[in-house]
Amino acid sequence: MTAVRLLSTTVATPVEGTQPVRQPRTFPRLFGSLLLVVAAGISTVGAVPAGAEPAPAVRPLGRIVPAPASVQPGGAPYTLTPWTRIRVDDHSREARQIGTYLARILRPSTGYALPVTDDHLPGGIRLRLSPRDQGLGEEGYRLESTRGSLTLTAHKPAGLFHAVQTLRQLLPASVEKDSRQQVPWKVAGGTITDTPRYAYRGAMLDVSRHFFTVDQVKRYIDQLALYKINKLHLHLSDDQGWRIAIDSWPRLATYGGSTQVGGGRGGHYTRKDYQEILGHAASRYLEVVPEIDMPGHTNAALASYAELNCSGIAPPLYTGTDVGFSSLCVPKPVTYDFVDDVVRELAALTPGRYLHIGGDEAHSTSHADYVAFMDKVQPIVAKYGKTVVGWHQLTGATPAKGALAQYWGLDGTSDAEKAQVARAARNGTGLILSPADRVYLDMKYNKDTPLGLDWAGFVEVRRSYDWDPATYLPGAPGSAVAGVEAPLWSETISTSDHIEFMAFPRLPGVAELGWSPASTHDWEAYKVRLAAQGPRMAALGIDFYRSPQVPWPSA
Ligand code: TNX
Repeated sequence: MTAVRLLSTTVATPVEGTQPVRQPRTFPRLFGSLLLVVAAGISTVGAVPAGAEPAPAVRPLGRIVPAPASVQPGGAPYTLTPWTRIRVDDHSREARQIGTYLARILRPSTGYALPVTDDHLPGGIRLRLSPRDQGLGEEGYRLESTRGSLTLTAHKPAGLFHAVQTLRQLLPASVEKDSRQQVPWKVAGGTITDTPRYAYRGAMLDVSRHFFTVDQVKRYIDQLALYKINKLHLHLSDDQGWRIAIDSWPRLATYGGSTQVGGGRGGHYTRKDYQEILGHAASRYLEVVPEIDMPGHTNAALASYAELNCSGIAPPLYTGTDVGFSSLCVPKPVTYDFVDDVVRELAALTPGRYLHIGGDEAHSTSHADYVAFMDKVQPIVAKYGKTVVGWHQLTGATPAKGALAQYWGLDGTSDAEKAQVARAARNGTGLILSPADRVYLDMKYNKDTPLGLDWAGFVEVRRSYDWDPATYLPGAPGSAVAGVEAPLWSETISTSDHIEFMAFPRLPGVAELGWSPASTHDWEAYKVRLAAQGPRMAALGIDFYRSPQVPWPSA
């Protein structure tokens, strides 16, 4: 599609009638507003090729990822100045914390003082929690940008936090830099009203195959928050490493966590480390979903305690990448003492609702044993007040009431397996969708990608974005879908650079599938919004994959 066709179509479509473009005094502003309508995905028209767009003085309102539910551009932009104050509700500690978080993002690049205050004066950047705005729900927000003030309103603190992420993306990308930049700090005029499509918008990090430090996890959390991801699923145990200290079974971490794929030193989180991760996640409004994978993927535990093995003999630690060779001993009573202790300690440490019990690739466990194991283990999770999450093989047993099944199949998954998951969904099991050939962040982008695996095929950026969670699994009702999650398995991933190269830019697309209304779904519009993330990711030091499918700006 050519730019000419795009722009003329845009001008002729319902844009003028439906979008309150107030006081378009100059052509550039009108032009910018129209572009934004395309970018926000409100128009079904295609994208502006990268080279065709004159650099707007102000970024179009709504050119963000995930696409907002509603964008009404108009009016004069808001401008940050050396005198700007961040005004928060005087009665809310969380609003103040979010204001301080915003100030810390804005101060280095603007060089402005940006004091956070609860004075009642007009103007400035205002963070308001509004009991009356129940329609904004747990995570929604409204952002109103006018010449005189920029107001963020939410019903709950999480909504205010998401509003701050939107504000970041409305400012020039260089706002993310850590040194002073001389650019005008303007936010286009208008109103964004935004609520998420799904309550579960996750990312998983496998800290077992390779261990990642607390600081590495925190860095990823910060990146996830920018795209309004609200769940961090930590894959804390597998054949190659047990990564969380359990006081009642100390060798799990000290011995079972002492190596990793390739034979490196591994590591584990002490209770304090884990609490630091939880605290950081909470400050970014992410809920941590801890996973202890069982009954398979348990070599690290079996190596640490001989009594967990049916043979009574502990196998050696494992540093390869095979799967499916280990199993807890289903008939032994001690297995359930072990599970009870682990779940009890982990549940007590974790404030979130969920506890993930794995359940995938239990190839060394008979079907009868698998079902028996899940029948015993799910009530333990409930006993300690948590909701079960399991990989979708759990639907081959009897999922507990309220459990969520995480679907990781692919186009080639057998119809019988898909039907089993769909049947469970019709019977009340919620679904987290993580189709491997769409959102497994460890899949290579193409044959030349130096990292990652390819068992689910190559997954380019468009492929990871261009599907609909509500209609994805045949026979599963859209209402069963709790949300989406992008797992990052770490057989080949061992540094933050690796994480970032594989996650970006696919992760923002998954985040958009989870957040944005289906009506905004449009690859041609999305790729333009994603392209605008390029300079932002670069400013944040994220070495992302420059997919040829995305019209990245040349500068
Ligand atoms: C499948 S997905 C696995 C993991 C591997 C991953 C590699 C799932 C529940 N199990 O054990 O790490 O593939 O892509």
